[in-house]
Amino acid sequence: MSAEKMHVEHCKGVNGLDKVILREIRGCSAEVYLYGGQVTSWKNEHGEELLFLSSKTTFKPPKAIRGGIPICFPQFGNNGSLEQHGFARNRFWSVDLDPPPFPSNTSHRAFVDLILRPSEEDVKIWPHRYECRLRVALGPGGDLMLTSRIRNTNTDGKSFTFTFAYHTYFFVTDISEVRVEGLETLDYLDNLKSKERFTEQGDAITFESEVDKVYLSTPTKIAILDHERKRTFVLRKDGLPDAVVWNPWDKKAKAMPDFGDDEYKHMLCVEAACVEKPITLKPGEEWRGRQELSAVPSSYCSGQLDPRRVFCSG
Ligand code: TA6
Repeated sequence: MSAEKMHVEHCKGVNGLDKVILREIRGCSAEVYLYGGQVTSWKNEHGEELLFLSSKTTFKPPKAIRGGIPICFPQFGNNGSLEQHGFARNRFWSVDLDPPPFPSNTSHRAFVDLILRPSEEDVKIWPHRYECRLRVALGPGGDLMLTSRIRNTNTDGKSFTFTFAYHTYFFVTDISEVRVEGLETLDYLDNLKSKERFTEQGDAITFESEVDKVYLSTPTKIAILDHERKRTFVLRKDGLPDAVVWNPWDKKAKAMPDFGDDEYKHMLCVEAACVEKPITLKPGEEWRGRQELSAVPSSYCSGQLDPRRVFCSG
């Protein structure tokens, strides 16, 4: 296998859908489907899966893939007239063979550039022209970077407004042993209480029932501590001020046909998002959003999400 192919392999996945496998020297890997521009797997150097993918997901368009990192664009949730979470997650993206120069010079070799442009059908649903680019890169240390660039290419002088999220499904050992640090004392909109606004209590967030909250103007770094596995996921984000935290728990899990009844115990969505203040782009303008995920072995160090301490494993 050529060095190039070692890092980036274009192949067929479930149901013959096109996918790209990214690999790094130390054995880390990631998989991205062109359907939805969706990362469906991210593994560390031991081959351990770090993202949740439902055993019930169908990989049958137009149904969205349940798990990994769906892209919510041009609408997050039901905040608007479009279908839930917009339509980017159930469209076929293309490999972008000629992306504009990348803002930051990276030495990464395991990356792929994808692009989504509207079809004539899409323009009837959302009357705008755009280029929605996504770079998925796997760092030498196994970090997973997603960078989105959305450009308004309308020729009729019209601006457009959108909301956005990386709807990341983290794989966790036992949700009742998970803590999220970095969202303490922040305001949030509770989707279980008609989006009413509340303020989070001072401690790290733990889970004992359904949660569906949009945290507003969060720090750029959030930690998800999987105590059982002594693993901490660190989510760093840029251009995405909000963070959504979601677990359907038992009842919602049973109600979702593409989700196993007990699978809520092994997943948590923490989503870098732009929800509260939608983004408006004039023709020719471009927005950039980015998230970087890392998974580090960690010892449980409660209550002190000190950026320097996140890597407190010795
Ligand atoms: O991101 C949280 C959320 O908006 C929840 O309200 C829940 O609906 C979840 O997304 C999953 O949405 P989906 O359309 O994928 O079933």
